Amino acid sequence: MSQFRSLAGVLRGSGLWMLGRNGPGRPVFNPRRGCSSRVAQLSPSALSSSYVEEMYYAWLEDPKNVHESWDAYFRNAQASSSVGEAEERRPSMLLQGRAMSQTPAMSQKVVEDHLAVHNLIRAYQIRGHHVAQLDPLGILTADIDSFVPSDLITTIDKLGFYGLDESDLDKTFQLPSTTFIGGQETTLPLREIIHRLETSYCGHIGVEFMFINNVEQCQWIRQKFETPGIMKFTDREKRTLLARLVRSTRFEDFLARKWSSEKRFGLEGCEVLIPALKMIIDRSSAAGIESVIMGMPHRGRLNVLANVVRKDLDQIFCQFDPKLEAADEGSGDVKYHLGMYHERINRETDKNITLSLMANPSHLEAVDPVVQGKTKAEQFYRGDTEGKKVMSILMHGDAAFAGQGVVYETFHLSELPSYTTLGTIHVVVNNQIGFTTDPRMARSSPYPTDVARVVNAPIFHVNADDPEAVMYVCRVAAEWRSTFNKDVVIDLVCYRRFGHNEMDEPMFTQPLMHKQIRKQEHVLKKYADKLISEGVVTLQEFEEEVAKYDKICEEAYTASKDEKILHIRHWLDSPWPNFFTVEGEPKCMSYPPTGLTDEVLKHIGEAASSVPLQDFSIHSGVSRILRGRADMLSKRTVDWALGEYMAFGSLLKDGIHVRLSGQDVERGTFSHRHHVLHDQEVDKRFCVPLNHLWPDQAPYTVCNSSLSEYGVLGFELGFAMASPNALVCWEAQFGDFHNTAQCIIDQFISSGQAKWVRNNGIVLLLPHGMEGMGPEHSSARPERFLQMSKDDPDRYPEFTGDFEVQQLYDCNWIVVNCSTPANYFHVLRRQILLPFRKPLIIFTPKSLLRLPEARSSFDEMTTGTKFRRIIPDEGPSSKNPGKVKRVIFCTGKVYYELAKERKQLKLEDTVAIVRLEQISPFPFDLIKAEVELYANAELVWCQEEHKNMGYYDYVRPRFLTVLSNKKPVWYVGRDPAAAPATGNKFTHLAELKRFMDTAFHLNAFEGRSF
Ligand SMILES: Cc1ncc(C[n+]2csc(CCOP(=O)(O)OP(=O)(O)O)c2C)c(N)n1
Ligand SMILES: [Mg+2]
Repeated sequence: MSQFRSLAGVLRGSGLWMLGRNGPGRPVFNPRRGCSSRVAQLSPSALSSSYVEEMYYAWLEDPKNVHESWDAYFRNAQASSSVGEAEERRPSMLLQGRAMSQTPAMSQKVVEDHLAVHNLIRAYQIRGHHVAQLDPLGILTADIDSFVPSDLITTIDKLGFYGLDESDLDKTFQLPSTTFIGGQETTLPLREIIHRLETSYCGHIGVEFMFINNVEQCQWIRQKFETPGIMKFTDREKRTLLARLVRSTRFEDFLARKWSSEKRFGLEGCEVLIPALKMIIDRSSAAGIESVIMGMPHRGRLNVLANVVRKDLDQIFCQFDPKLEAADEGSGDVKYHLGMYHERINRETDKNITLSLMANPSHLEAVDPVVQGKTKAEQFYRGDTEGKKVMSILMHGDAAFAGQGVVYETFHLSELPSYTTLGTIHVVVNNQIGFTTDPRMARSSPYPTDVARVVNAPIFHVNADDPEAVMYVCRVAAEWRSTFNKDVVIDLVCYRRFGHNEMDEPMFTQPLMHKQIRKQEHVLKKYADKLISEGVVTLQEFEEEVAKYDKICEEAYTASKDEKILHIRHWLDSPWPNFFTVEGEPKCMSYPPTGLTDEVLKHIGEAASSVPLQDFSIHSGVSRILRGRADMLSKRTVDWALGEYMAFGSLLKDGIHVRLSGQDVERGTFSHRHHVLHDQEVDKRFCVPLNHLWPDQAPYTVCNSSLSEYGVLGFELGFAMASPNALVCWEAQFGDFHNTAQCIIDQFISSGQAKWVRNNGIVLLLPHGMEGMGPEHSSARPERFLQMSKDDPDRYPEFTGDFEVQQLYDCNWIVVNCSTPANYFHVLRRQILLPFRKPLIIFTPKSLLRLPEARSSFDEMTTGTKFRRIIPDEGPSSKNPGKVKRVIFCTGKVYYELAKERKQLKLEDTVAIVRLEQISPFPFDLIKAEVELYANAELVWCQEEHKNMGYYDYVRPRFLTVLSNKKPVWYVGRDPAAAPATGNKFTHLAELKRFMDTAFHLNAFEGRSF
C-alpha cells in the first residue's frame, strides 16, 4: 500500500468527508470543500466508497447530475473494462443491483488511480523545482539541500508511491481543472502527463508558488508555465536577446581589457542580467509603465548603467581615470555606487520611459526601502494609485538577500496601504556564493529567496545559462506585476567567473567550483551557436554585432580622454527641476519669514479643535483634548501638538505635501497628537482634520508604520527624495530606537549629499529626555548626530551675508532641540522655506508636551517672528548683565528644571540661563553675543545627559573657539556612564538633584583650572 493510499484510508475512517445533500437523493459537494468553480470535481476528499456509489447512481440516472470529471471517469471505467463485463455493467443491469458487488470496487480503483494522478500533478506543482536543472555548473544544487522529493517520478519505481506502476503509464487519465498541461485535451496518458510536468517544472525553470493562498493567482501561474508550447520566441525576439547578450558580455570584456587591475565587480557568469532587466522593462512599458526606479548592489552595476539605463559610456569610462579631479564639493563616491536618471524612448514599445538607478552605499540591501519610498512618492505625486505608471525593480546578491534583515522589513511594507508600491520585481543574481562563503554556511533556508514567501510572492528560479528561459520568467514576472500588483522574485541561478572582485583569487576557497567554471563555456557563445544552428542568425551577422559594439566602446573610450573633470552632478538619481538654478545652485541665500497671521493660526487651530464630519462620534477623552485646544486658542496659546498642527497646516495651505510616518504617529506615542479621529460607533470610520483645512490645500498623509525603523526610515528618506516640495517626517517611537536604522542615518542622511550631491529634507522626530524611564526610552543619543555634524569646532567663521542660511547651506544636517512649541513650529516651516534641503534632526520632548510652562503665545508665531537659534535669558539678569555671576547654557527640557530651581533659590538676578535651540550648525554669532553680554560671568554648560553623552563634547570646543580659549565652560550634568540612564527612579532623582545643586552652587568651580 502506498503512503498516499494509507493516508487516504486513515482520512476515510475519520469521517472528514463533508458531503452535503441538496434535496432527496441528490448528492452535491459541500462548497466549503473547494473554492474552484468546478466544485464537484474529483478531489482527494472524494474517496469514500459510499460516496462513490452515490455519485455512480446519480451518474446512472443522468450523466449531467455529476461533474464532468466524474462523468469522464465513469465512462473511462466502462470503456477500459473487458467485453464480457460490459454487459454486466450496463446501467440498467446496475440499477437492478446485479453488478453492485463489482462496480463500486472497480469504480473505487478508478477513482483512486485518478486521485493518485491528481496528487502526482500537484506534487510537481509544489515540489518540481527541487529537481529542476537550475545550476549552470551542474555541480552544486541551487538550493542547499540535495533533497529529491519522494513523490516526484525521478525513477520508474517511484510510481509505486502512488500505487501505480509501469503498466499504468499508457492509461489515460482525466486532468483536473488545476492543471493546464493538457492544452486543449482534458485527458492524457500518464506517460505524457509526467513528461509534460517535467517540462513545465523540472527543466531550466523552477517555480515556487503553491504556498500562495489565492486560487486565481495559482491558476494564473500554472497556466503560464504548464500550457504546452507557451515558451516560444520569435526569431526577432531571439535576435534582440542575442544583441543584448553581446552588449552585456562585451562591455565587461572591454573593461577587463582596458583596466585589468581595477575593481569593477563584473557580471561575468550572469551576463543574462542585462537582457533580463530589459525584458522586464519592455513588458512593463507595454503595460503602461512610464517610470522605473531601480536599486542594486555592486555586481554588474556599471553594466546596468551602460546597457540598461544607458549612461553615456565615456562618462563611465572616465570614472576609471585616477587623474581626473572632482568638480563637485563633497567626498564623491566610488564608481560602482553612483546613481543615474535617464529619460528615453523604449525601442520595443516606442513609448517614453524614465529609468533611474539609485545611488547606494556599500551596505548591501540598505537601498531597498529607499527605492520603495521614492517609488511610492512618484506614484503619489502622479496620482498613480494603482501602480500602473511607476514601478520599482530591486536587484540583490544571493548572500545579501538571504542574510540582511532589511530585506524582510522591506517585504513587509509591500502590502501596507501607505507603503505599498503595488508590486516590486526582485531579481537575485544568485551566483551561489557570497564573497568567499558557500550558501550552506550562509543561510539556513534552502533557497536565498525564501524570505519572499512571507508575502506570498511567487519565486521563479531559473538557470541563467538558458537565456530564453530567463526571458520567459522575466516576461511572466512583468505580467504578474501588472496583473496582480504584487511582488515577484526572479532567482537567476548563475555563477561568478572570477573572484569577489577582479583582484581576488577564487581558487583559495572554492577550488572545485572554479575548476568547473574555467571549463564553462560562456553563455554568449552557447546562445550564439544555438541561434546559428537554428538558422536564426548567421555567424557573420553575429560577428558583426560583436564588432559593432566593440567599436562603440572604443569610440567612447577615446571620447572619455577628453574629459577634464569629473562631475558627480552628472550622476544624480533624483533631479529636482526648477528647484535649483540650472547650475544646481540655490536660487537665493535667504528665506522668507516663518511667522503667520493670527487669522491663519486661528483657522488651523479651529480645525485642530473640532471634528470636520457630521454625525461623527469621538471618544470623550479626545473630545476633552479638542476642548482644551479650543481653550488655548481663545487665550492665543499653543502647546506642542497645536504648534505642530499649525506648522503642518500652514505648509499644506501653501501646497506643500506633508507626510508623517512612524510607529503610532497617528495618535502619537504620548497620546498628544490625535491626527486621526476614530468614530466610536462605526468600525473603521475615521477622519483626518488636517485634510479639511482649505479646499485647495495639499494632501496630508499621516500613517502608522510597521514596527520597523531601518525599513521605514529608509522608505521615508526615499519618499523625501522625490520632491523638494514636501515635508516628510519620520518619528521614532522613542528616540533611542533610531539606532536600529543606523545604517540609513550614517550612510544616507548624514553623508548622502557629500557622496551623491543630492539634497534631502527629511525630518527625524526623536523623542528624548531623561525622565526616569530607564536606560531605554530616555536618550535619543544626541551625541551620535553631533559627532557626525561637519561644522568645524576650531574655526571661527566669518559672519558675512545671511550667516544663519550660509551655515545651514554648508552643513550636512541640522540638529535642534526646541524648548518651545513656537520654535518647533518655526523650525518645521523653515525647513521648507529654505532654498535648499538638509536633513533636520529634532529631539522632541515628552513631559513638555503637557507642561503648562512649555506653551507658546501666538505672539511668538505671528508675522515677523522666526525660529530662534538660541533663546537668551529675558528675565532680570538680562536687564542687568553686569551683576550676573554665572551663565548656564543648556538645551531642551532641562531648561525648565533649571528655571524652576533658580526661581526657588531666588537667583534670577545672578544666574542667566540661555537656551541653545539649534545645536548644529553651532550658532557661533549668537553665542558670541551672549558671552560678550555677560563678560564677567562664569560660563557653564548644563545637560541632563551623562557627560560622555548628550551635547557636551560637541559644544565645548565650539565655546572655546568663541572664547579664544581664554575662559572655561564648566560642565554640569550627570557623570560619565555606560548606559544612557539609570533604571532606578531614586537614583534618577538623586542624580538630578546633585547636578541641579552644582548648577546653582556659585563657588563650585572656584580654584579649578581648565
Ligand atoms: C551589510 C554589508 N555587510 C557586509 C558587506 C561586505 N560584502 C561586500 S560584498 C559581500 C558578499 C555579497 O554576496 P552576494 O550578496 O551573494 O553578492 P555577490 O557579490 O555574490 O554578487 C559582502 C559580505 C557589505 N557590503 N554590506
Ligand atoms: Mg553571491
